Amino acid sequence: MAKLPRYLFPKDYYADPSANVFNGRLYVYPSHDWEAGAAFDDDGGHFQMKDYHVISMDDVENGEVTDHGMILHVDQVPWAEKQMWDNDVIEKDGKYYLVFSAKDYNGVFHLGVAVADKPEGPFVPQEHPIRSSFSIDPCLFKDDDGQIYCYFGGLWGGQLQWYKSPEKLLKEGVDLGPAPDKKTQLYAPADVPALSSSVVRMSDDMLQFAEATHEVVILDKEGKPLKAGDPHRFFEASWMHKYNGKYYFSYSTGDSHFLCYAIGDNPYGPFTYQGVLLDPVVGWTTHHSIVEYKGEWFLFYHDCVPSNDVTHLRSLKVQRLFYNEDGTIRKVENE
Ligand code: FUB
Repeated sequence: MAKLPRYLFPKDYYADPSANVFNGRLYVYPSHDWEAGAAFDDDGGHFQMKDYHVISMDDVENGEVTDHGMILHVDQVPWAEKQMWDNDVIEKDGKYYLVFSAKDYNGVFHLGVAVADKPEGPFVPQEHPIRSSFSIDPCLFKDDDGQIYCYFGGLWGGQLQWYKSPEKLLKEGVDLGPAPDKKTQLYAPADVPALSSSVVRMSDDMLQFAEATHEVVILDKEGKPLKAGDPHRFFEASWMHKYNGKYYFSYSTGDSHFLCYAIGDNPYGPFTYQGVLLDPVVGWTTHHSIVEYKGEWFLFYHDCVPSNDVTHLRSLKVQRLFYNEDGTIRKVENE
């Protein structure tokens, strides 16, 4: 009997797993890493992914993992030029909606939608990105009342930082120190409130945002927003799941390499910071999803152990996740 954690598809490099249960089977929608030969840079220029695959299984611990093949290629997406990064899929009224992040021909990340009749695709992309969308790492969450929310955003490569410019911070009276540039948050004084993920309700047809985006505020135990200098503040890779009526917002801290989580009472938050879910893995990025399947909870994530690479050749992994009686999550063991 195989023991978790387990690598999921050793024949290819997949990352940024979004795990979802459709029709009683577990599907994982990852980014598809490959060796493009692009130089490493701070904006993630080395992540030149060009297509998506979907994998599935019916037994997380022992089951065979099926790769259903390519479900969408950047050449099929009229508005997207390159860098097909993280994505997620949700079912609504018998259709499957894949929301993904990619760069347009101006070098700006947006979110796009592609639609399918089956979880394994093929997915047909919309001609334009979602209006007013920006940044990366979409996570789709359906609440018990059927409303669907999209959480997204990331710094550096995800350009979330452009939406709080140095000019804006200066107007707010923030002393940016000697070297302000586009990585504002990271050059800002440690006590500036951290930039946040965004959340937005999706339109009924799942093709647009239904409202203006909201900031996902993470508070410390004293009710104050986490600060830019806190190694546990948001950076990228939002995920939302619900457990015992509470909303669990989890995320990557990017340059400090943790997966952390916070709990709230509704999809918009605020969320109160709880702790670290997973310590840093091998590789610069860390990214995850949390799902319940056949009565057990799982954390899907990635690391760079099989490729022996530090950045862009990542492999999928899964480990069990356990809750304490008070609803907090036990830190997940990577070994
Ligand atoms: O896969 C490219 C980027 O790396 C993702 O968008 C981030 O979350 C990080 O995993």
